[in-house]
Amino acid sequence: MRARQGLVPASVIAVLGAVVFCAQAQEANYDEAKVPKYTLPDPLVCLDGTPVTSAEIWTQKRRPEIFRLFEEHVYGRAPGRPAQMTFMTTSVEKNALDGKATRKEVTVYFNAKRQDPNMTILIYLPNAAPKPVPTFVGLNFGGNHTIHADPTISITKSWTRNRETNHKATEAERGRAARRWPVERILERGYGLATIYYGDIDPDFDDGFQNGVHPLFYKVGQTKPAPDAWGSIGAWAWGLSRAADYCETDADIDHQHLAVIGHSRLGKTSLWAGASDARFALVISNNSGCGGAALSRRQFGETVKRINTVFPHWFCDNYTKYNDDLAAMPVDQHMLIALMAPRPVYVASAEEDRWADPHGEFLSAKHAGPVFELLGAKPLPVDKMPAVSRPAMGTVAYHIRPGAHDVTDYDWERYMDFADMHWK
Ligand code: GTR
Repeated sequence: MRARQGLVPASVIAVLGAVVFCAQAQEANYDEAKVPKYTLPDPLVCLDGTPVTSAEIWTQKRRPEIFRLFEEHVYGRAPGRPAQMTFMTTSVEKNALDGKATRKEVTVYFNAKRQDPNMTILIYLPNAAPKPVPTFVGLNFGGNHTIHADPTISITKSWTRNRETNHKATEAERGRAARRWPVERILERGYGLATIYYGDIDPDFDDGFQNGVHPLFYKVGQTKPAPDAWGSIGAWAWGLSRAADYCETDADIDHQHLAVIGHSRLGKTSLWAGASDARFALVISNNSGCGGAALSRRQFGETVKRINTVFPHWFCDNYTKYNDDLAAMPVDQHMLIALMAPRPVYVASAEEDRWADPHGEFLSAKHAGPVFELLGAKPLPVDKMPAVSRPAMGTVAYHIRPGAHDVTDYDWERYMDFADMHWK
């Protein structure tokens, strides 16, 4: 009755929402036979046709060229380290987690006025491990207080994605994402963890870049980034580099052994952070999909057009030029993986996460191989996509595990095996 009067019950809205969602999902291709024929740009041929036959040509010419192409066409240029940036350690607890860890919180102020926006780095270091300690650095989705039930983690004041709380972080969320952050296990295996709430850097919604760090860098009269300048992913990656700046100042953190890690949109971000900043000595992409590890030209699952439409703030505006013309793109995502070479890089997929195109993620890792080989590093040691739970690890690594789009203990254990393999 109410619906006829114009008041639609919530159950009907939910059903309609599900129908719309399914219709959108149906537009996506999930049939390998319908993947269009495509030609990938060759990472080892320069734009002017010069073949990349030596490490020197790669380092001096082709790598900077590819990096600039990604800046200009995909993620956008970002400013460097702000001259006025300061760090303020706001808490140190030497006996955190029953004495297993030292926990610190460090606020990073991006300008001398110590205003908003600023970001808080939450750090756990194993008390039992010799210092300085190799450390995983990653952004989190819900606020630092969600990654562990530890009651002393401060609650972010930034906008959050939680609609139920009117986008405010609350005490009730404490530890909510702990499943994705096996802190005790990380410490036990001799690693540190530094994590930052991504919304401290730029809230994840399209507001025309009025909040977050972008306005800090506008010239007089400027109201939004230029078409080739950073969107939100660029800003989040920039924030990771600011965390690396801090790590360099902390004598307990081994800043030569920082592993950058991220899931999903934050996996796209960890890849871009790794490409932009060589201080990330190891790079991990967990289920990053379109605009991350997956080859865009395959158009399997999420596409460039769809991602630019649904999330117009993630990439630079130039990226939309390729919505309907992927063949014109001067890069594809295997070249992003190649930008890590010769540093270790791990790409991981989940079997049910077809939206992120596991096969396309594997192929990117695979097709980056020749660059790693040129630099004397090990490409993926398999030719075909491995079966589930059969990780393949060279300098480039890949696994697909059973289950859905997520970060699981299995994923973390493999990333730590990989770090052990390269660092211990
Ligand atoms: C989805 C998006 C993906 C992925 C994911 C996430 O909605 O289509 O590209 O980034 O969100 O970040 O959780």
